[in-house]
Amino acid sequence: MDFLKEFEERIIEVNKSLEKFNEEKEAPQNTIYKAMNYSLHAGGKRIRPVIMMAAAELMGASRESVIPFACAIEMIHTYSLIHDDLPCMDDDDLRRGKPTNHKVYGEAMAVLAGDALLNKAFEIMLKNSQISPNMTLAAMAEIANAAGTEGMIGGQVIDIESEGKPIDAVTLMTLHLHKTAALIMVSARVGALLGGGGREDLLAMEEFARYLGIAFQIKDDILDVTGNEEILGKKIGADAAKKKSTFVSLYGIEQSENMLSDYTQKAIDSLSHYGEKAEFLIELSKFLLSREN
Ligand code: GRG
Repeated sequence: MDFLKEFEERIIEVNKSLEKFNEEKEAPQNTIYKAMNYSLHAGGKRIRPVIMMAAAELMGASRESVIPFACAIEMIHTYSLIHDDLPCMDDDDLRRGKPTNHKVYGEAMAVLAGDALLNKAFEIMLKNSQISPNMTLAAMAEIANAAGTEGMIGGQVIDIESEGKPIDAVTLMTLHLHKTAALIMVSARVGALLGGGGREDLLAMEEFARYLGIAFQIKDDILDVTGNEEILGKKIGADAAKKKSTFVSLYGIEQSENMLSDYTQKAIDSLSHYGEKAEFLIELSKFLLSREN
């Protein structure tokens, strides 16, 4: 399989649909569309929508069938990055190699762009789903839960309250299972659900994405220390500057690298039941292991 070609094809599909779902309109409030699209099309890797499509395909469904849900998850992810970059949160000036949303549109508009992306995510799932109403509602409930207080927002709360103080390994894991892994896990679960998978498939996809989500975060922490600023598109050393506990601050680089390999292998192992059909997700896991941004 030419993994990069397959990955690129899916990214192009997601990008086209994102454009369609958030067309700029001539209207008095058209700045909001510009602010939303600025971050939405700033060069994100699209791994969450691609995982959702791949999970659906693994169940034998078409990737097109999950497009509104895949775009919704990318909109929710983008909203979280816009809000995370605000001065009241991480206060970052650069994201994906470009000035952060509030640096271009101002703080008030950046708050609204994040809010609007979250609303738009639910609107596009409701208006564009080609899947039965029951399944659509089940998928939306999972996504709402993963993005909310039991998932990403919950993780962000732990993160904010942990800043400046040492945290133990269990708290660090809890934080990232919520903040980072929750959206990755729900992408895989919803792909399987909408693709027609059964309970065992949903559990397998969840296990795969839990390991992958933690590996993803470990890599993020390593890149914050050893990454190349130009490739990364943001300043390195931000975690240490903010006195954040990370996998690297807790375990050191070498052990973090070992943990990254272990978690990636565990993710791959949890796909063994699917044999060759899981090749794309296996290759994606390896790609994320060696990513540079
Ligand atoms: C503000 C509610 C709220 C939540 C913020 C996700 C998050 C919670 C903050 C982002 C901070 C951060 C760097 C988390 C580490 C893992 C992560 C989500 C990295 C960014 O995801 P990528 O690499 O980003 O998939 P791209 O730019 O490729 O889309």
